[in-house]
Amino acid sequence: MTTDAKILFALRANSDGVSGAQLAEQLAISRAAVWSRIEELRQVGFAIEAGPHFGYRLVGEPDALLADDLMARLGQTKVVGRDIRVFEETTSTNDVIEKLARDGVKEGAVVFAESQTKGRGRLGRKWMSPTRKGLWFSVLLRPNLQPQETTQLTVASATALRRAIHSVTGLSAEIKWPNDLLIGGKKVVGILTEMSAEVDRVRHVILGIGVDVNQDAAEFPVELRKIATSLKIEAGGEISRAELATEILRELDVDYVRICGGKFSQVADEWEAGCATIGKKVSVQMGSRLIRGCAEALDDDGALLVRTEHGHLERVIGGDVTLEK
Ligand code: BT5
Repeated sequence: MTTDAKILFALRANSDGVSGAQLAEQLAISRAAVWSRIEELRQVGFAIEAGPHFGYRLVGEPDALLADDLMARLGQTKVVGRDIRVFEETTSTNDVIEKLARDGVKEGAVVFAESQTKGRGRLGRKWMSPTRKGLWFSVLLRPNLQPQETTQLTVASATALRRAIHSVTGLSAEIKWPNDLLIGGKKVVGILTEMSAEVDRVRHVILGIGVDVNQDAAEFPVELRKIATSLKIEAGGEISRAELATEILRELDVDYVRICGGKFSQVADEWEAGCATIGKKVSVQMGSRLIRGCAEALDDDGALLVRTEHGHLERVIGGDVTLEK
């Protein structure tokens, strides 16, 4: 943890205040250095009161994602979030992480952007990423999985996001296979999993995650208003993006550790319980092929098993799923 992260951690742990002397001792720096770090934190938007009786006290937080702040909130994780970077603007966070991956950065690195100029979905589709309204981020993983098993990671992201959203907002999102979370039938999260692999070995996987957090309905482009929503709209109030971001990383870490430990079946059970797709009539567009049938279950690799009208069981590992009424 950086010094700023440690200061924020100590301020949060001592809501009545902590003295400059205590901070200096804990961090093994001078009181003057503490004062100068506190000034820096004020510059980026933290409201920190100072007084002779209570020392320093945190009374307000900026509506911005700051790497030090996210690290301080997150604390220790096994893999996800060991390295967090925040950019004010990028093309796509998946591109930034891809470059870091090629430079040999360790798995667990996370890149957030306050806005993306070329946020993307699957098949070249666009992802709207307005400034400071959502969480637009990517996670680098280097799992010991076969290429066909990486759907497990998309499935795990969905369960982790669902738990995090529920614990921070109280809202229950439904999972739509493979990469969406919906509330009231409208999309609130999209996941774009990209992979670099050899024939039988995954080099790295990038989980690109977009969460609509604090948009008002009018802030969505007209064409999205019927199909997309935000947590603020659904919960009826602003959500702390920093709190949600750290909860998501914590839960992703839990599920990633489960998958690496060969416990995908636990994740799959949880996924099926929260899934809007299982048991429904679906149509799946896979390239030029259209499959119609009933979504029965997930298999061991995270593929969707669809029982067609002719009674065949089809294994779907990609494609666009539409729930039929
Ligand atoms: C997805 O694609 O849902 C994956 C979206 C992943 C976005 C993240 S943000 C961080 C990282 N960096 C990136 O560049 N991407 C990832 P797909 O299933 O293809 O859905 C795309 C469709 O969702 C679009 O064609 C729109 O209809 C709709 N859409 C676009 N922006 C949206 C938004 N902000 N909220 C809800 N729906 C949106």
